[in-house]
Amino acid sequence: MRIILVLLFGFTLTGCGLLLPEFANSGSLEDSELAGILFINEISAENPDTADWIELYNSGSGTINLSGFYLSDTPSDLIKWEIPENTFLTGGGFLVITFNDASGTLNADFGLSPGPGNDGIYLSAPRDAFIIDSLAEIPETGSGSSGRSTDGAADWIYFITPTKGASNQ
Ligand SMILES: [Ca+2]
Ligand SMILES: [Ca+2]
Repeated sequence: MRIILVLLFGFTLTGCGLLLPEFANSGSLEDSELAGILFINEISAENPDTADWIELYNSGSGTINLSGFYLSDTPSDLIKWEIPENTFLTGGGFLVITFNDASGTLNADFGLSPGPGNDGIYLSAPRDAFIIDSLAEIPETGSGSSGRSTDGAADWIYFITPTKGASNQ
């Protein structure tokens, strides 16, 4: 009887292990896989109308747990600001992070300087600070924004009207 219970217990644990991917988040994806799914999708810095902000986009179907990820404006210090606990990005969803904006709900405590030779923007994973997505230079956009031509696309274009927290168009 004891052997059967042990066997059953072992089977149950195995079952749980198999079930875990059903509740997938970043913990079950390799950083390199996340790099093709999670994007810096749009950015606006030194915008006269609003605080600096970036928009993240999850092109996958599962929710990504962003807690413990990092944002920085320089590759020499990738862990400048840690994304707080309980920050989730649903599949197909967008998340806006502001900079130096005390009223922002999700706000990084450093500023972004656009233009050649100034800041970049770097999104890194927890554990090994693997760079998930980055821009070496932040475009000067005034009251517009710079973003991927369509959500997650490789090419970046200028938008006269930003789509902060919504699909790029
Ligand atoms: Ca800066
Ligand atoms: Ca957008």
